[in-house]
Amino acid sequence: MRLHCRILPLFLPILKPLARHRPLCCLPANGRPTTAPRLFPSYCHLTTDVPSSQPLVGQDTTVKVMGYSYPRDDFTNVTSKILAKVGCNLHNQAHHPLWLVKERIKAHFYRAYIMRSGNPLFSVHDNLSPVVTTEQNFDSLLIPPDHPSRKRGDNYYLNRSTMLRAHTSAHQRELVCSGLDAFLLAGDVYRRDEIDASHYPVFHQMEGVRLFSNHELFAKVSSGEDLSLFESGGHRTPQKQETHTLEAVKLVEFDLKQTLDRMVRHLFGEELEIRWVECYFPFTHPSFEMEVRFQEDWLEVLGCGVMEQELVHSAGASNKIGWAFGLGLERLAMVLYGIPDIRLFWSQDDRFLKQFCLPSINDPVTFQPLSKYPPLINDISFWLPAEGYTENDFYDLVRSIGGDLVEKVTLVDQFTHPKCRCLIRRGLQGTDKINADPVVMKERLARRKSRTQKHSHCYRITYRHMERTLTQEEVRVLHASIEHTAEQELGVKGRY
Ligand SMILES: *[C@@H]1O[C@H](CO)[C@@H](O)[C@H](O)[C@H]1NC(C)=O
Ligand SMILES: CC(=O)N[C@H]1CO[C@H](CO)[C@@H](O)[C@@H]1O
Repeated sequence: MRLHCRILPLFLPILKPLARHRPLCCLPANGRPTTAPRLFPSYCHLTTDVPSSQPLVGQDTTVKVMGYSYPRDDFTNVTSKILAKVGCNLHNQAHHPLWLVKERIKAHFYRAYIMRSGNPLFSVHDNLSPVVTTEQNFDSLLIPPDHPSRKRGDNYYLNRSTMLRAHTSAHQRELVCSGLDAFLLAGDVYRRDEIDASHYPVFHQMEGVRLFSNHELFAKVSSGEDLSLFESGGHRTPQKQETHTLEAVKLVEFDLKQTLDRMVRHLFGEELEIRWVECYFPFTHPSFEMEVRFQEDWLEVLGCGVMEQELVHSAGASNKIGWAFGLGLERLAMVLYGIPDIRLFWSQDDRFLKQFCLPSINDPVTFQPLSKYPPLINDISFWLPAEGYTENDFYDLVRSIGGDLVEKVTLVDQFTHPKCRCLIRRGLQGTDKINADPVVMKERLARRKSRTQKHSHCYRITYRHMERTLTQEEVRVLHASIEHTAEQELGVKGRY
């Protein structure tokens, strides 16, 4: 019986049909795909060129996302640069490397897990809106109200109760609620973050969920009908949750690890070395990370675990037990195809995209770097305001103005006004005491005091265009605009 389901009738129409086979790719003699995919849907305003002069969302009372208006409030912190990425759905653009990885995983699950009816066991959902409620993004996953992951500084909020999803798990409960027992889910996710070759505020995740009834789980075990998924009066241990029996958890854990083992071997090859590391997530227990041996390093590729029963219960599937996993598509694509910089996924350069237009999605590709254009490096130093400044605010501002031309921002130096402290400590001693008249001294001390706690940050911004050489002049304009806007928006005081 499905209890507690609130959303469903609205939600069901957007679910995808079970099996969908894409035509294989196509690189005819002239080098252009024949099924000319519509690369950038209308909501998507990609630009790798000179930035707009209106970096931050204007003073409107609403924020518009994919045709809907959301009233702004004191929590609103999306920027127009970020909103321009909503609807791009790189994971759904035929032949894009993120699409390739997603399709390979999808094809593997479709082929490897088939129901008696002949239909694939796992359904795939890759077109759910990234606009979710904070309830979906956090509460539905049992993330406590005061958990640091809810910070405004780490997320993009449309208003107090609506945000751009920070993980695809935001949809887990709804999909279970809608009656699905086995599904894959892919989508774009948004997090405020630093900027460098491996961090970008928009990235893509894929996750999977599988639920088992008593019968499904124990069917293959002899005398399985005597076994049970649940026990009462149990305790939570490192191996299991209080409500689960150990035998049920061990079978679910085995199925989970075996499923993921097959999946990554399908992607990386049979020879792959794999290891499991125990870890913690609020929405699974026990939880694991899978690491694979890649070019001499152990690389974390995914997180997974046995779903918290409270979550399964609140999704109306109390009589089942399940596993869930989640992985980052960029990370996998970077490793699989040798893509060195996460910003390349947003490139519209033919020289990038063409490399992934393959006759079969399983064909190997090794990315050939586009010729590297030289970077231009500029520093910016300022005094911080007395309070309310965070580094992420500055990164966000740089990203808003500089867009994809900013390759990297690093805090290279920070200091607190050096002289003030020791002068204050010295107080009225020394030469001052002897020479100065008391009124002058009092003023001087007050002035010094007001200078204490003055902190300064110096950031180094590396500008680089992926497709051409930047001119000093265009970077100068950009840099000046960052300086100016930082003073206006963040209350810093330039030291230039
Ligand atoms: C946020 O926007 C949504 C959609 O317009 C609205 O339903 C909701 O009430 C808003 N939340 C707050 C706290 O204003
Ligand atoms: C554009 C905008 O309002 N950004 C805000 C996002 O949230 C952080 C953290 O509170 C603020 O400092 C930013 O100003």
